Amino acid sequence: MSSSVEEWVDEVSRTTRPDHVVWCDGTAAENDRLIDLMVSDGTLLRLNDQKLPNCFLHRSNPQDVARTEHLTFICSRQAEDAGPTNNWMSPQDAHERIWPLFNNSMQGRTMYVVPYLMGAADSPYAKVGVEVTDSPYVVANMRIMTRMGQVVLDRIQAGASDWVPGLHSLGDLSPDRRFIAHFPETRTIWSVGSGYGGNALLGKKCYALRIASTMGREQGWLAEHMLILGLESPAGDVTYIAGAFPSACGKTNLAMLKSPFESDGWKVWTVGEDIAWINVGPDGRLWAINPEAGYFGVAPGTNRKTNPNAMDAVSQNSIFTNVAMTDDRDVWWEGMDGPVPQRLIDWQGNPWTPASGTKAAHPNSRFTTPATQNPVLSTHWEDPQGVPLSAILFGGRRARTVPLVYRSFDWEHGVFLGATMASETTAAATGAVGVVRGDPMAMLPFCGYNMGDYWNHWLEVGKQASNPPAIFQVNWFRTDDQGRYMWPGFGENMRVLRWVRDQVLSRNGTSAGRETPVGIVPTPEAIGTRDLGLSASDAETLFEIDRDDWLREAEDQHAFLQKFGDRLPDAIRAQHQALQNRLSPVAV
Ligand code: GTP
Ligand code: SPV
Ligand code: MN
Repeated sequence: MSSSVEEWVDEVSRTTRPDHVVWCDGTAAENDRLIDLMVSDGTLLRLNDQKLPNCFLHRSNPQDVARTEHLTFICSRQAEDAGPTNNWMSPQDAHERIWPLFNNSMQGRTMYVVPYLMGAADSPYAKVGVEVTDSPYVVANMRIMTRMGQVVLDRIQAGASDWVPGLHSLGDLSPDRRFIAHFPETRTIWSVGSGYGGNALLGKKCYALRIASTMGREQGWLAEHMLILGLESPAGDVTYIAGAFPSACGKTNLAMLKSPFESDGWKVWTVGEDIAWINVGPDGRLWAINPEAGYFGVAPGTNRKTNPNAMDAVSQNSIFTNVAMTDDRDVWWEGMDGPVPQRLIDWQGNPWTPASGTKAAHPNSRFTTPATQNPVLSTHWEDPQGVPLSAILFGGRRARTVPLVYRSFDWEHGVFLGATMASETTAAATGAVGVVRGDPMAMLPFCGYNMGDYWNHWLEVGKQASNPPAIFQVNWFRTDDQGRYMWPGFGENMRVLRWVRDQVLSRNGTSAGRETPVGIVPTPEAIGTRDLGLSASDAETLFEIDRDDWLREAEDQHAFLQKFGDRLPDAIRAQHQALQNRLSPVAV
């Protein structure tokens, strides 16, 4: 990027034609002005100042409530560089089809220039972005989610030339004229027609995952859709664990876990809850930073029992999007503590009663809250070098087949687990919910280049690291025939974290596990299913490896892997063959 921020802002203003241009400094005074503006024009509703000080409700356009993957494009010169799992558009087509949507798109509006940093200011891994947007709601969210303001412009003035420009306009909010386009070769982002979450807060999925993954490939690091947590043991040592779960599959909840064994000294500290940038350290371990400064978390299902730390975090200075509101301007969503209120205003602003037969909060309703309000925030969350990872978890929503947890045999096998993971779709993206799809490393919607090359990059990073983390697969979402979750989840996931730590510290640690064709599965005793009160049959199902289910799974994996043709790394192909061999009954 050779031109200055000023030149770029001039250039986009000539096309978008805003009435005013405001350079954001990130100060509280500026934020207060923006909030007042949004409260006066109805973009935000001020919530009950006693119960939720400095908190606001935003109702988005009902056609704009989640990421839209079918409108998200990787605009590399060659289609093969986007690969079979991304939508591709040539840069030229993007200029012809998308750029015109920015023509006069900010007329009558103010353009905000939002300079932001992904990562802590003193981290060598922090990176700069500048988003211009005509949405003050986006500015207020970016101020929570990133380090934003003058400090970043100073950095650019001091010579940082590799800042990523992101152009965002609400346009007319019509899905027919909505595009989220990424140009990995010029490291540019264009987003038009949506004001929601990952479509519009360009530092998050667009930069910190799609663009950053392409930077990481060139520079030898990984940009991942992962939580990062520190697991403290009674002895006081802390084991760092990262986890890649698809959208709305439990990252935030695991990262903020409230331990049922706190009195024994077992505790979880949050480093990050959505994104990790991972580098190989001089000690041969993988070190992870959280590039974000806030949490954009799923509201439904969050309550004092499932996630008390989140409930505390969102009790002030937070923005709620598409939740329901009570008579006294408190927030409500499905799964909240206590009885269901008899009257609410639903997420679209309409009166609601339990008889309405609809959800009061949108299933993808969210809170935006500063990380610093998390009561279990790790004291190492801003360490410049990050934290050293001992384990990586890959997890998804699977009603069948996948056990509660199992360990891979080695890095290459672990990369294969990530490459072949699948999960049921959720409300975090528009489209059908509950459909099982391949979602490698939870990056299906977020990898900025060919997924086959991405797996190869993972294999390479493993070779660079002499002491890489152990890789596990987890599944909190196994159901019985009635569709009931068999595993209590949330705080009880601590049992799985303890087993993971045990496996990592005892090195070859098969002691509390048994080797199966898919990997090392714990014994029910190692997890303590009996003190948890699980029935023997549930406990058995949670750890079973059903050969027929797994033969079918291996077939589905084969069909998925085939799509990558000659971009599929040999090691992944060989791992798949080895799995099939282990599953096949020995010929007599
Ligand atoms: P994104 O922000 O979209 O990336 O989601 P996420 O991966 O951070 O998921 P989150 O922790 O917000 O959880 C999504 C939904 O799953 C919420 O409704 C949670 O209440 C629910 N959930 C999270 N953990 C568990 C669990 O262990 N068991 C069960 N049954 N549900 C869970
Ligand atoms: C996700 O979908 O993974 C999210 C929400 O974290 S959004 O920011 O909208 O992408
Ligand atoms: Mn996410």
